[in-house]
Amino acid sequence: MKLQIVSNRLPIEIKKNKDKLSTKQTSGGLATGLSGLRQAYDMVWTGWPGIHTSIAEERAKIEGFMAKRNLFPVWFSQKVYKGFYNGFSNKTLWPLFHYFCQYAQFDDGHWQSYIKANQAFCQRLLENADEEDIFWIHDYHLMLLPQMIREKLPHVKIGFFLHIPFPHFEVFRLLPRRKEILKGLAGADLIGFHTQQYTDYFLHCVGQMLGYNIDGGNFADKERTVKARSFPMGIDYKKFSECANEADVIAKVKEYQKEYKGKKIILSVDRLDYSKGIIQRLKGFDRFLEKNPAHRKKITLLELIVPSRVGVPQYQRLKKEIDEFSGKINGKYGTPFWMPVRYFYRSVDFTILCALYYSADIALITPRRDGMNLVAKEYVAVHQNRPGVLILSEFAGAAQQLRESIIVNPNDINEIAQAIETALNMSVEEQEARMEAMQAVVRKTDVKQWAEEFIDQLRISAVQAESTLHS
Ligand code: GDG
Repeated sequence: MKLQIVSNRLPIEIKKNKDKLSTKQTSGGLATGLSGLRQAYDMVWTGWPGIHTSIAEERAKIEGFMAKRNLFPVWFSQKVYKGFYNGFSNKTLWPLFHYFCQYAQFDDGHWQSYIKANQAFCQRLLENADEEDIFWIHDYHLMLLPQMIREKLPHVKIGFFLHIPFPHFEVFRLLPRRKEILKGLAGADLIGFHTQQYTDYFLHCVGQMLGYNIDGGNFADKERTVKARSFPMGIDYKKFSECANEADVIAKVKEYQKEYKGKKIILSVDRLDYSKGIIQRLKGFDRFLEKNPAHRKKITLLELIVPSRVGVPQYQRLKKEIDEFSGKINGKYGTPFWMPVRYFYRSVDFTILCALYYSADIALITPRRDGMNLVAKEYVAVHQNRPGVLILSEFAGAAQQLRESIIVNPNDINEIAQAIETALNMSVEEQEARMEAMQAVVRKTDVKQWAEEFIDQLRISAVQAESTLHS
């Protein structure tokens, strides 16, 4: 019996530079969560290796490298991958599921590629699967896959987890292929979401669009019981809570303390994406500076923006807008000795990320929609015995758990400005009390607990589904 993990990308990616192949570890949240399960299960992972190649020798080399690590690459033509990934996944599902309906494109060619790509995943999985296996499929790229696997292997255990929000019925119903998506998901035994609200929205859609009776969090697909539940994803709490004791992190923190002496640091960390509310946040900071002249020169907003989907024109436009707005604030309020906004468009290593989290007096996290938002949890975990205030959007899944943050509506720039003021005036005692309460939550629901809980529930659901089938 194997635990088969399936995600769009493998945790190791292959890069090619002038005919030379190299490897790169992709961000590790999910991989860390799964590491605990490695001891209990024979785990294999299937996904795209990050490269297109039709050269047989190259493929064989990559397959060999991956196989040693229990990783199984799925190969696509560039055309199919583009329609599947850039197209249906990121131009249809991503905007729609984040309530940016006006950005959602419906292109039948993209949909066909989405089907083909899900089929390619299915085929690859079947090469290496048996009826005893447990499948755990991740995210919006692979929503047809549960049903595809179910048709070929009717008795396997299949779990699916959605990392982004599941939208309200009125938004989901805009999708031309909505029924196919729901039927695809219904092939799973257990479907997981970050919050109860997303779970309820999904169940409501299943009831309305597939006509199934919803009983608690369950419904029956033919004779099989399908369960939908919330599993708020966590972080590697130990790693983040202990990072401020590491010598290289301490050294960096000292550098920042020297550089920002006498100033408060507000930090935000995001992938470049319209869902992250970066412009609204800059506007909120601008309003704060306008209303609080006394704080000028005493506060800096550090914006770490990680490049994402760089080839997509919409993301290039957003980048330009952020460049311009940051420049506008600096032009309006900056002095030769003070820049209100310091903005970095790149990713940083773990040491710098931790030093930034630790040094920040305030974390300003204002997505307009976000499935969970792990950055908020990481900031909290790093702030051991160190005051700090988390300002968090009510539209991040994390806001359901981090109740002691200052919750804001990211569309209300006055509220963002007011929240910065409140954070700056908060007593150290209150900051510490709130931080400790949030740390207790983040510690208890860390990423390993999340992964184990999901797999435990999947095993129970699958056993129950089977007994329903045989009764
Ligand atoms: C999706 C959903 C959901 C960021 N910059 C650097 C860096 N990071 C790391 C952070 C964090 C991760 O990337 C970002 O995670 P988020 O949860 O904030 O956001 P998405 O990438 O949009 O993730 C989201 C998540 O899936 C999990 O289900 O929470 O809602 O959209 O871990 O630390 N890491 C390093 N350098 C950087 O510059 N080392």
